[in-house]
Amino acid sequence: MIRIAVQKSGRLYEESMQLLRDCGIMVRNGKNQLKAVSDNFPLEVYFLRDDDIPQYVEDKVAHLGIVGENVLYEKNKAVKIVEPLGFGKCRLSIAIPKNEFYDDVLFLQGKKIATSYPALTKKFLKENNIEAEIHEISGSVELAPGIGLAHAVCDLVSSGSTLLMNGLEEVQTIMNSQAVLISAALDQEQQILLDQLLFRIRAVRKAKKNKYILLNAPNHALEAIKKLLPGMKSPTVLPLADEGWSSVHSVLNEDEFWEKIEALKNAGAQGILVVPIEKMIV
Ligand code: PRT
Ligand code: ZN
Repeated sequence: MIRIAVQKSGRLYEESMQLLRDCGIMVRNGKNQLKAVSDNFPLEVYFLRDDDIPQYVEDKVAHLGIVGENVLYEKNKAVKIVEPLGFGKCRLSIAIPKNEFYDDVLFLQGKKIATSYPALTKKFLKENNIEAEIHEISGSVELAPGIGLAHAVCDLVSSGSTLLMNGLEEVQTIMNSQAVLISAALDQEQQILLDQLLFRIRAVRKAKKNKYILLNAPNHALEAIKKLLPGMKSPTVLPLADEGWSSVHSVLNEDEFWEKIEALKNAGAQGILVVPIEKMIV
């Protein structure tokens, strides 16, 4: 049995549970439940506040955890990052009132900075030889300058609309963050379970980044089309009932997706179908 800590509610909860589901791990959890056991994988899930997860993993109350890098580095516990998970993306940034002018980091010298991330803010200031006062607050940091509590904030940003609505401007990113899978030191049985879980997580994440593509092409265009579609090994080419035509199947990475579709059309492809892939094992 291996235990994993996930956020009880909040921004990481849904995607953490969805990841487990995508990995075929069924967890039945009721509201306000502290823990739940999977029906079909030797996994127990603990639901905790995100801030507590690094400590619980360090203490091996949970063997694994899903938490934002921002929380992990702020807490600085003895745990290992085993896999970035690609969701919960945000950045920890310095923001100041819009009407102020930020030339460089010297702006912060002698100022008061409100933040929920005192350790990371302190580290950033130290690396830049800045002496500033840190005012730690646990929520609604963006209100601090408006009520005269601070000259600047150091807070998480994703779309930037919270800063905008509060008359603040993002001037410096301290770190980029995403959700990561963390682990304590494991015994042999737990390590085997982690490896199984990681195998599934990687297959799920790889599948999300790729699409399955099917298209029809006249045979004279096949060489050009095959060059555009390397696939996992090489594309599958099947003859169509219509003489002189083939069906081509392959896998496309989402980064080059639109570019490739355009090129395929130009090369003579027709009837292009693109479908999601559920799992991808290479
Ligand atoms: O109750 P618990 O302590 O577990 O939750 P919490 O309230 O501390 O955390 P929660 O659920 O808000 O966030 C959990 C994690 O999600 C964070 O630690 C980050 O790793 C990640 N994350 C991703 C974010 C954001 N994006 C984010 N935008 N966490 C917070 N925000 C907040 C930010 O603090 C600011 O108030 O959203 C606001 C800014 O958003 P934009 O879109 O307006 O820029
Ligand atoms: Zn929290």
